[in-house]
Parts: sequence; C-alpha cells; structure tokens
Amino acid sequence: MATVAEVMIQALKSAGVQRVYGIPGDSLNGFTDALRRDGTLTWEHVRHEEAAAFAAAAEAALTGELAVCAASCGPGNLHLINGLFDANRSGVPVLAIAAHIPADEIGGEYFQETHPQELFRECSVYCELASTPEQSLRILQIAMRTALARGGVAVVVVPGETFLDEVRGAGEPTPIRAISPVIRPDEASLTAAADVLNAAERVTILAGAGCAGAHDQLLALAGALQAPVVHAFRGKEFVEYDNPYDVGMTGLIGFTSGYRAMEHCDALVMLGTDFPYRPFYPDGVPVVQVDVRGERIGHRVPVRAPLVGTVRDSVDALLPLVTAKTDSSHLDRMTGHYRRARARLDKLARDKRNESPLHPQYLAATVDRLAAADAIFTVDVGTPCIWAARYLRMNGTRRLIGSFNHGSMANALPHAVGAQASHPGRQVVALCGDGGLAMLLGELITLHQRQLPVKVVVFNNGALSFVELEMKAAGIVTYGTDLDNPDFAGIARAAGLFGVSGPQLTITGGRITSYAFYVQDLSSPPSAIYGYPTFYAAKLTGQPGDNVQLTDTANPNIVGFDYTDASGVDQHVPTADRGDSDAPGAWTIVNIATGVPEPASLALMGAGCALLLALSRRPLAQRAR
Ligand SMILES: Cc1ncc(C[n+]2csc(CCOP(=O)(O)OP(=O)(O)O)c2C)c(N)n1
Ligand SMILES: [Mg+2]
Repeated sequence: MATVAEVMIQALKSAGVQRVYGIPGDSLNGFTDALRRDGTLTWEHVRHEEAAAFAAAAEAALTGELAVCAASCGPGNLHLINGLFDANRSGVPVLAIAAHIPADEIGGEYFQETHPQELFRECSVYCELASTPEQSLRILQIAMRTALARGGVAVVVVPGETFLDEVRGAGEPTPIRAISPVIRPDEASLTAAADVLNAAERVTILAGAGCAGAHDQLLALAGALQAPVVHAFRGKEFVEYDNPYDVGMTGLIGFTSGYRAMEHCDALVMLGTDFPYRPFYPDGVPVVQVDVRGERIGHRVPVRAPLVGTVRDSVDALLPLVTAKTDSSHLDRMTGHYRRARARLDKLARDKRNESPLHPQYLAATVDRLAAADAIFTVDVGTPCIWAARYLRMNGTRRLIGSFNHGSMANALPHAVGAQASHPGRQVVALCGDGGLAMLLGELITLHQRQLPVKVVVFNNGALSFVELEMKAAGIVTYGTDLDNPDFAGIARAAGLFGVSGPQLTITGGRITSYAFYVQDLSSPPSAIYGYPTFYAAKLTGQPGDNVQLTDTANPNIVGFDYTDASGVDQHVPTADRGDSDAPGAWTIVNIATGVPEPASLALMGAGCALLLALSRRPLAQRAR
C-alpha cells in the first residue's frame, strides 16, 4: 500500500511537476524521503524558504503550469510566506506543501506550533489541512486545480506523521494541467463598451499582464481606435515589442509620454491591468475595463463599461462593434512625445558609457544589448526596476520577472533560481540591488550547489537608493539608508562562483561576464515633485524651498524639464540650457512663476550632487560555468 507522501508525489508527477523547491525538516522528512526513493522529481535545495517560494513563483510565471515549494512546520512555514504573497499577488499557480506538527499535538502549544491555515489564508486562494490519509489526495488535487483555475497559491497543510501513513484505495491521480478557456463578455456589455469608444475622440489604452497571449488583439484594437498604448510594468514583456502604438510606461517609474497619454485621453481602455496608482489615472473620463476576474474591475477608477473576459477573447468580440477611427492626431502626438523621451533616455545611456563609476543606464543598456534574444531577466524591487523598465527591450520571447505586485525586495536572485532551474537551456540574468542581494545573499550558494549559471548583476550604489528617492520626494532628509557593503564579487568567489568588481564593465565574446557598480543616479515620477527642493533646502541650508517646484519628466536630471508656465503654456527646458553640469545626480530647479532656471537653486543642487557622488561604491558578482 502506498503512503500519503508517495500518493502525493504520483499526483504531482501526473500534473507535469518536475521539481520541488524547499528545505527539509523533521515534519517534512516523510515527504522528502519519498521524493528521494521515487527519484523522478528533483529536490531544489535553497538556503531560505522564502527563496523556495520566489523560485516557484518564477517557474510558474514562465511556464503557466503548477510549480511547487515545500517547508517544514513552524519557522519553515513562516519563511515561505513573503514569497507566497509574491506568487499569489502575481496570480501564478504555486502549490505550497506546508508540513505541520503532529496532529495529536495541535492546540497544545507544541514545539514550533503555528496555525498554518490562518497564516497562509491571506496569501492563498486555497489553504486546507489534510487531516486523514484517505483525504489527502483529494485535498491535494483540489488545491492543484484551484491554484491553476484561480491563478494563485494553494497550500496543503500536512501533519508530519501523515506523510508516512498508508492510504487505502488511493486510486490513480487525475492529471491536472493548466487550461485556456474561452471567456468573453455578454453582448450587452460589449455594446455599452463600443458606444463609449465610438463616441470618444482620443482613446488611450492602458495594458497590463493580462495581455499575455493577446498581442495581435491589442494591436488590432489600438489600430481601430488610433489609440496610444501605455503599459503597466508587468505588462511590459507582453505589450511593448513590435508595437507602433507603444508610448511607454506610466506610474512612479514611468515615462512622461505614458503619463501624458493617460492625461490627455477622453476615454480610457484598461486591458488586463489593475495598475494601482490612482493619481496616474485621468479624471472624469469614461473607462472600459477588461479583466477575466470580474471582481477586479473598478478597483482604481469608476468604470463605465466593465467587460469580464480574457483580453484575447473580449477584444475579438469587441472589435466588430468598434467604428474604426480615421483621426490619428492623438496617437501621433503621443507617439511623437514617446519617441523624444526614448531618444533622450537612449542618449543618456550612450553618453555615460565612458564615465567611472559606471552609470546604471549604461549598465542596463549594455546588459540588454549583450543578453540573449531569449534571455529571462529577473529584477529587484528598487532602482533596478527603473533601469529594467527603461532599458531592457522585450521581443515576445525574452521574459521579465519581478515582484511587480507585491513589491518585495530581494526577489531577483531567488526568482532567477526558479527561472534557471526550470529553463536550464536559457540565459537567466538577475538585476539585483545591493540591498536586495544582501537580503537573500545565501542564494548565491544555491547557484553553486544547484549548478545554476545565473548571471547576477549588482547595481551597487551603497544605499537603499529607491527609498532615498522616496524620502527626497516627500521632503524628508534621508536616514537609515546607507549600506556599508562587503566586496560582493569576493563573496561570490568564496561561494565558488565567478565574480568581478570594478569600475568598468568587462565584456568578453559578446557574453555578459562581469558587472560593475554605479553612482547613485536620480529618477522620479513623471508628475510634479514638490519634495526635492524642500529636501535639499532643508539638508543644505535649513531654508524651505519656497516658490520653486521641480517639475516633471521621467528623469529630470538628464532630460531637461517640461513645465507649464504662468500663462498655462507647456514649456520645455532642454538639458543643454540648464547651465549646470551633466554630472550624475545634477539637478535644476525651475521657478514656476517665471519658467526661468533659478541660479541660487542651481548652486544648491551642485552641492547636493557632490553629496550623492560621495555615496558611490563598487562591485558585482556572477557565475561562469
Ligand atoms: C522586504 C522589503 N523591505 C523593504 C522594502 C522597502 N524598499 C523598497 S525599495 C528598497 C531599497 C532597495 O535597495 P537596493 O536593493 O539597494 O536597490 P536600490 O534602490 O538601491 O537600487 C526598500 C528598502 C521592500 N519593498 N521590501
Ligand atoms: Mg542599493
């Protein structure tokens, strides 16, 4: 007779599962021992259970199929949680096998006791206890199907001794795989949406990760509506490539062109996105929102025409009702704006190439240039997201994985572990922050132990830089953000990896082989930021930044300024006119009342720049086979 663990492993195999990420422990030993005896699934040993959950999340995001992680009871379970939140928020199908204390001891404050069903409830779509051997297969299969059908984390809690119990009449497991049902809105909803779009003159599309598999439909709708397409970060890999309607990203780390296209539309179409930042939505325009999860519609803005369905099926159904627009002036204006913003960002990366320390723009653009056409990038929360958003080019084959909904630091390296373990033939590049890398540094050892040839690029700015930006934007003096880093390359070498530090990027044979650091550079949201002048003034002179406002643009320290003058006319001050150096971190403040760069403020900014330069640091790490 088979044990519970053996039956579970058969069920996982029949679902196409090939590996389990985790760390063993007493309560999980029955499961890992059955894995060892079976020998089919690999045990992907990580150094922190959080990494196991992140790794499973990345695998699931890349394959669309179930990925599995496992942890022992109590602390092992608790360590899983942050990674499971990431997977659940990203809507990817992950199964967590959470071993529990002996069933007889539950409720008696036993050693390592927690209450997993309560702990995991908030980060899962399903979380149940397999309380008898006979029940365990059924619970497991419900969990697997729920994770796939609802897109999220399912947790099966198993008391340790239950893994070893024999199951009477278990039978053959049912193969449970991902499916792609056709889901489209009803006719009345489609007609209401078409009415909104046909009445509008300047439609903008905001596209998200729900556009996966719907590139043709997206382009067809944008063409019919003559609509610029803005994307949210998670949508980048599915939206941006081969897209003449693309106007870049919106949001805190976005482009001005994305922001503008949203601001100037008279109807907005949201396709498979739940982009969370409400200030970036236009005011008072009718919204059509397409989402396969109806309960997500209207979370951010009032929605005039909700369409419940996949983007692919809903757009197919909507298109015949849309009257093709002939006026392309809105589209032309926005794509023109995007081209200029894009050219400025590209120029920046080019112009910085000979500087030392290395600039993050140049580093990111170089990684992009050298990476394989089918590379998988993982990117840490923090400024690496900014550089990835701006300089990584997607092509429909490359993939981009991040903690885009949960926003957890330290995701890039463990995501890369899952990406590389599940895709051994593909190049995996992790763009890490120095704070992020240090947070789950032990996973460098996983790369060595599991022989995973992940390329780790460290943006080593000696700071929690993104938080500093947030503090400055809020007018707060930076505090608690300095990082006194070790030599990451040395650490990598000690872990048995290849590691190089240095001010220059070393490129050998067109492969990314080593990486460097950058001086802290500045980026900011594409809307007016009131805090920076206050921050600098408070830090340097004790005076508040009266009567000045640093305006706009995706990266004011490099692209000049767009602002509206006293008579309401849009103005642009190119970088060359600013009169300050093009040093990293240089700033200008524009006096809004006159639209004239303010010399006194320039002096302040020069001093601020020197301070920032003092923060620059070194290295990087990478593994060569
Ligand atoms: C687990 C976690 N802790 C804290 C934060 C808040 N936070 C967001 S970005 C960031 C800084 C990241 O620093 P680093 O990895 O060095 O990247 P940088 O922004 O400096 O490039 C912090 C602390 C978070 N998002 N997640
Ligand atoms: Mg940093």
